[in-house]
Amino acid sequence: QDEKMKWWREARFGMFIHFGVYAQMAGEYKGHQQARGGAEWIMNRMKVPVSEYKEVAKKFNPVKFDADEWVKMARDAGMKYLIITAKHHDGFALFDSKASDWDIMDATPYKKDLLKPLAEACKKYKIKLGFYYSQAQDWVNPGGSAARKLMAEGWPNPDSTKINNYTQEHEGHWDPAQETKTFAQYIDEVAVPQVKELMTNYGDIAVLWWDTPVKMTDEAALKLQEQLKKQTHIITNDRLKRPNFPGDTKTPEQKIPNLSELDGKDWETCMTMNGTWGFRNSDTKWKSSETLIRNLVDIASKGGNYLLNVGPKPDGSFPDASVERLKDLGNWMKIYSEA
Ligand code: FUL
Repeated sequence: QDEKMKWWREARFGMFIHFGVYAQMAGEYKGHQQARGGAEWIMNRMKVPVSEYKEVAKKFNPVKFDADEWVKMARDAGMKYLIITAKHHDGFALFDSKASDWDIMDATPYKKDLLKPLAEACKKYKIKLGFYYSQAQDWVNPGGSAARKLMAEGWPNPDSTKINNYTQEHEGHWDPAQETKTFAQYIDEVAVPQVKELMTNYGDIAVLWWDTPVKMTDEAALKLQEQLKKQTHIITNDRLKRPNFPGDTKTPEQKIPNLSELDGKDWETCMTMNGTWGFRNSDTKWKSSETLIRNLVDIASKGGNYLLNVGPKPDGSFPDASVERLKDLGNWMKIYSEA
C-alpha cells in the first residue's frame, strides 16, 4: 500500500480535465442559461432529451486538441499527474469504445480516440495518467442512473411541471429512452466493458477516479473493481460505493479541510478555477493565481494533493484564463523550487 502510494504522496499537484459534449453547449440551452450547477450537468439540469443531446454531439469537433500541448501545460505548471473524464454523467465516452456507440468515434465528426494521444503524451513527458469514470450515473446509455436533481425553478420551459413530475416518478430519468434497460444490464453491457477497455488499451493507468455512486450495488462495485486488476499499482478514490468500498483516497470537493478534520487517510482536494468543471462561456468568476497558489501551499502543508480543474473549450483548446493561471503557477513553482 505504502509503496503504491509513494508517487501520489509526493505529487501534491495534478490536473483535472472535464471534457465532453457538454463543452459544446457551454451552459446554454435554447438560448437560456443553466441556472445552477456545473456546465457538465446541463443535460440533467435542463432536462435535454437524449435525441437532442445526441444532435449536439454531431457538432462536437475538438480539432484544436493537441495532447502534447495539454500535457506540457500541466507539466510546466508543476503538476505530476492528470485525470481526465473518460466518461462523465452524460455517458459520452471520449475514447473508442466497443461497448457503446455513444462515443467520440461514432457520435461525433471528430472520430478519433482522444485518450490514445493523451496517454502517449503523458508517457513522453512522464506525467501519470488517471481516468475519471462515471460508473453509475449515465444519462444516455439506457439503464444508467440519474441523480434526482430537478429542473431549476422558473426555467421557462412550458413543460417543466410535467417533466419534473416524470422525473420524480422515474428515479431521476426524464426521457423514456433512458429506461429501456435495467441498471444491472447497463453495468454488465456498458460500464464493466468500458472500464476493461480503459484498463487494457492505454498503457499504465495510475488512478481510477469514480464518481457519484447513485444506485450502485455491492455486486456492481465488485465487478468494476475486478477490472482494475490489470493495473497492479492503480490508486482509486472513495466514490465507487459507500461505505463498503473506501478506496485509497478521500475526495474533498471545492474545499480544503481544516487540520482538525484530517484523520490520517490520504486525501485530494479537487477544485475548479472558476465555478464550473465543464466549459461555460458565461463563467468569468476566475480565482486569482494568488488564491490558487495559496490553496496549493495550504493543501501541501497539510499533506494533501491539489487536483485543479481545466474545462477545455469545445474546439479542444484551454480557456485563456486557465492558461494564464497555469503559467503563473509554473513561474511560482520555479522560483520556489530554486530557493
Ligand atoms: C461531482 C460531479 O457531479 C461533478 O460534475 C464533477 O465531476 C465533480 C468533480 O464531481 O460530484
